[in-house]
Order: sequence, then C-alpha cells, then structure tokens
Amino acid sequence: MSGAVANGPAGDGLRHDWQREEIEALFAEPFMDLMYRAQQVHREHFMPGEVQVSTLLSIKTGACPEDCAYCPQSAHHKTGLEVERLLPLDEVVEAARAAKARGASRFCMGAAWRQPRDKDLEPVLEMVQAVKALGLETCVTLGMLTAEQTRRLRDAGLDYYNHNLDTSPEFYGEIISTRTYQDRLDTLAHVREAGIHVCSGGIVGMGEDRADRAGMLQALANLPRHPESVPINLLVRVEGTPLAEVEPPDPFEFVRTIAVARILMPASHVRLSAGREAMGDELQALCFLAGANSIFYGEKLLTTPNPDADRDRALFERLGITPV
Ligand code: SAM
Ligand code: DTB
Ligand code: SF4
Repeated sequence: MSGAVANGPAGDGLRHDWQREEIEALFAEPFMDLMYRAQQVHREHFMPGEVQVSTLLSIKTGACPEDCAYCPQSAHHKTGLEVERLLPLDEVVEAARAAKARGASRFCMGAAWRQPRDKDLEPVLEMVQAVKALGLETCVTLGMLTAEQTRRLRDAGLDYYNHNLDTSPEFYGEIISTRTYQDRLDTLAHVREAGIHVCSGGIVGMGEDRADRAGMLQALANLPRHPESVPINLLVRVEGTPLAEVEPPDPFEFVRTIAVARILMPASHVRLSAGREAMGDELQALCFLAGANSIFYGEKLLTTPNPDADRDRALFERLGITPV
C-alpha cells in the first residue's frame, strides 16, 4: 500500500483508484499506527496547528420533501421543528457579519430543499454576493442542482457547494429513498464542471458497518477530483427521526474514519462536522490528531446545537490550534 502514486488520472499526483480492501486494511490497523500514518500525511500537506472555521446558517428550514432518515428537517418525520421560509437578505448578512467578527472565514448557507426552483435561486444568488462582499468565503447547500443552476451560482461568486454522499452506495438505500446515489454524483459533477469547489462527505453512526464507512470514503476519494472539503459528521440523533435510537458508534471508530479520510484525501480539508456537542474535548483533540482541520463554529449547526464559540476558543487555546 503505497498511499500515493506519482500522478493519478486527474493529474494531481493523488490516488483516485483506492480499492475497498486497501481501505478496510487501513481501518483495521492498530490505532496508534493509523494515527501516526494520518498525522504524517497531514503534515506533508498542511500546517499541523491550523484549523479552518466555517459558520453555518439555515436560510430555509424544515418541510423538506426528501426522506433522509437522519434529518430533523424532513417532512416525513415528526420532529416538532419550526418550519421557516427563506430568510430575508438583511438577516443573512447580519448573521454573516457576526460570524466574521467571531473569526469565521467561511459562511455556509443551507436550505431544506430537494432541489431549488429557478425562482428559489434568485434570492440565494443575492445572498452569495452580499456575503462575499463582506470578505467571507461562501458556501451553500441547496440539494440537487442542474448544470445551469451551478453556472449561475458560480457567476454570483460562490466558492463552495456542499452536497454529501452521506454513506456507502450499498447502505444508502437504508437511509434515503427519494433520491439516488447517482443523483448526488450528478450534482457533484455539475458543481465540479462549473468550477465551484466541492464540499462532500457523510455521516458516521447511522447503524452502518465498517465496510460502509470504507465504501463512503472510497466513493469520495475515487471521484475524478477529491472534494476540497470533506465533512465527516457524527450523527446527531434527533427525536422523531427513524435514527433517533440508533446505538452510537465506538468513538475510536469515528476517529479512525477521520484518519482514513485524511490518508485517502491528503490535500483536502477534513471537517469534524456535526456531533461535536456530544463529544468531550479529548475526543475532539484525537480527531484533530487524526487529521481533521476544519470545524463548524458557532452555537448552532442548521437546526441542532453546536459547542458555543467560547468553548471552542478555549479548546483551541489549550491545544495550541490557530483558527484560519
Ligand atoms: N437539503 C440539502 C441536501 O440534503 O443536500 C442541504 C442540507 S442537508 C441538512 C446537509 C447535510 O447535513 C446532509 O447531507 C447530512 O449529511 C447532514 N445532516 C443532516 N442531518 C444530520 C444529522 N442529524 N446528523 C448529522 N448530519 C446531518
Ligand atoms: C454537513 O456535512 N454538515 C452540516 C453541513 N454539511 C450543511 C449540516 C449538519 C446538520 C446537522 C443537523 C442539523 O443541525 O440540522
Ligand atoms: Fe432535506 Fe437535506 Fe434534510 Fe435530506 S438532508 S431531508 S434533503 S434538508
């Protein structure tokens, strides 16, 4: 297992041909060996103490027609979530300004849509332009997109589009029935073709097994180009969703998933995403050691809680991490 080839088909010097067995072998390494290898790869590509910080805002909340089993925003589940229409531009700009003042470098706006209609996109384009004008990087996650819609987002100055594969192709059908894995790959291809940076990852702790975690990372790493940003979410179990009672995974298995993502996609930012609220500081530190170098910052994710900024600031100080 070399871990790297001189030049892959994408011409980026990174591997895009990972076999499932190789990835499962990485997962099965003794924990210390896996961590050591991940940290070595990390240091070849990044400054070890730097962690990128993004802030999330839900710009349109709930009543989503998709049936994603993990998601509090699906209209298929009774989670008691308050539905909100698209936020007005000034509220979004205000939230972005506050995020910037707290040290975020990227502002990510999420909408609970299956796919935006063209008339839904107009106000989002204005949001992208206004947030970018504040000097922040912009990211949106709006569901599936057509090629034309991605071009319009690019022309508005969008930096990143988040669209997750969520899990392995094999386990996917257990989690979502209203759109296919291929639909997701198609959207990612449109985003890539438009020249927008790709943010794509998935969720750990949905009752999948290790082979599924390996399959998810394989699907991400074998894309024609690695996503620039790879969010690894720990399932936030929300009452009323079908996954509310699923057994949480072994925390070390979550750390292993981060480490394997780091090794497979050495030049990508791996984001320790949802689930930090339920983690201790020690577990988060292990995730950083495994190669996570991005977080969501601010007391709310889209609809669920996240550690408050003071706790994160204190943790960064204790670990000697510099937010970037
Ligand atoms: N509706 C759009 C879509 O699904 O493409 C964008 C928003 S959606 C909330 C973005 C991602 O958040 C999902 O793909 C999923 O990976 C993650 N997510 C949603 N609910 C979650 C939960 N309860 N725990 C962890 N991650 C979650
Ligand atoms: C991602 O992978 N995680 C973020 C972001 N992309 C949009 C969303 C996490 C959502 C967690 C559940 C909630 O707060 O609603
Ligand atoms: Fe809708 Fe996105 Fe939630 Fe799925 S993850 S139900 S598409 S908001």
